Amino acid sequence: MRIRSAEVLVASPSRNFVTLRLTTEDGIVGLGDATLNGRELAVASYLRDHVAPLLIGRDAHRIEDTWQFLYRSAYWRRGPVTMSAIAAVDMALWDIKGKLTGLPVYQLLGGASRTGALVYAHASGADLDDLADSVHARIEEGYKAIRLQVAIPGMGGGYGISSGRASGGRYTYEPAKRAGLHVEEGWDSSRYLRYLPTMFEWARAEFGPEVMLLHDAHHRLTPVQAARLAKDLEPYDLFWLEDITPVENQESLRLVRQHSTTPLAIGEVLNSVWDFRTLVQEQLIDYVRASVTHSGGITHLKRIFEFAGQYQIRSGSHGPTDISPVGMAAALHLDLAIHNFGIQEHMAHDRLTDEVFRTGFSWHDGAMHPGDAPGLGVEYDDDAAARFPYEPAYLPTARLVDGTVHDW
Ligand code: EZ4
Ligand code: CO
Repeated sequence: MRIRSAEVLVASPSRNFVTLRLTTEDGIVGLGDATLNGRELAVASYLRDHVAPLLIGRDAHRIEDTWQFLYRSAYWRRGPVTMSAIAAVDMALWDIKGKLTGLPVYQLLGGASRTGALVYAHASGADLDDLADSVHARIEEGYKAIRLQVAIPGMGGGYGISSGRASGGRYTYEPAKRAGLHVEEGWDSSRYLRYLPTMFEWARAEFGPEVMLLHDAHHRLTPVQAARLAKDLEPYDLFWLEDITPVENQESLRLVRQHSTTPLAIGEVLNSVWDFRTLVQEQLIDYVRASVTHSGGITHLKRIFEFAGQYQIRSGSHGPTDISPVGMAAALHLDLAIHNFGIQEHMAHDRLTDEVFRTGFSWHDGAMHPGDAPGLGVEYDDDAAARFPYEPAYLPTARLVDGTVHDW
């Protein structure tokens, strides 16, 4: 079963997505997500100019061999651009294998280990009243787990605050801005550290003990600040505290561990199993945040999760809107199949995105299922996509009060 064509599709139905479409000689189509927020065209070029020519004529059945070939023969290893490109090829080949066998991908991965993947949604607010509205909307939609982000008084914002309802009435948070290349946000760790525990105290009083609550610090604290926050949040029983320090200095988490039992989640900016060695072997985290789209696809993310599973660390796949519905489907198939599943992030896509990507996802009791169509179960509508050409969009920069560039 040879690959006949490899097309790179770029569209912007409310935000940019890069999709790889492989077609076999028999006309079987496989889709893969290659979206890298704010750097989309680098991956599109990597695929179009360097990978597509290598794929034509290859046996579409050989998923592992193709993965190793693309990884090892490039010589230049790892990194988000390379690993997103390999991920797209990997997803598309799993999609094809599913269609050839007539099975949904989770069946090929060993079958379902659970009835659905517990998902968490985002809620945010400009203040506590606004946040309460956002949380109630999520609870009404059926979510059992919710990430809370709130603007910090006196700081004029904070990470993860929605700017309102997008098309279709959904509250969305879209960090990449089309408006300009130089969107800047202020940051003040002292105000944040003082305010956040009072927000969670309020949230537990307001929403009770049952709802699972999460928070993302988005890489902004020093080790000792991170230890203090994790300790201060202990009484509020978080499901996890995410990206509490920049991920490059993994040893800094030892300090956080010594001072707190708040569960930690890290890894959305990492992209290979080797990046997780210290975090996993020293048991410095409780959840692995890698994404199927940026970490070499289903084949490699499964390897990362199995490595983590040896240390009782569970999965927490990254699932913002910058993971396309194709990436989300791939993540859900893996979530269903692996043993050490923890939770799946789910930011509902804008209605315009749903016009381009048709999914068969279903919902039950705060959990999602990718559906039972053969392959990944997602279809791409070229006519709809043609209405939404690529539009440059960039992530913001964070600056401290004195103007210093900080970790966004
Ligand atoms: O800000 O993927 O946990 N989720 C996140 C994301 C990131 C975006 C950046 O493109 O931190 O929403
Ligand atoms: Co995050």
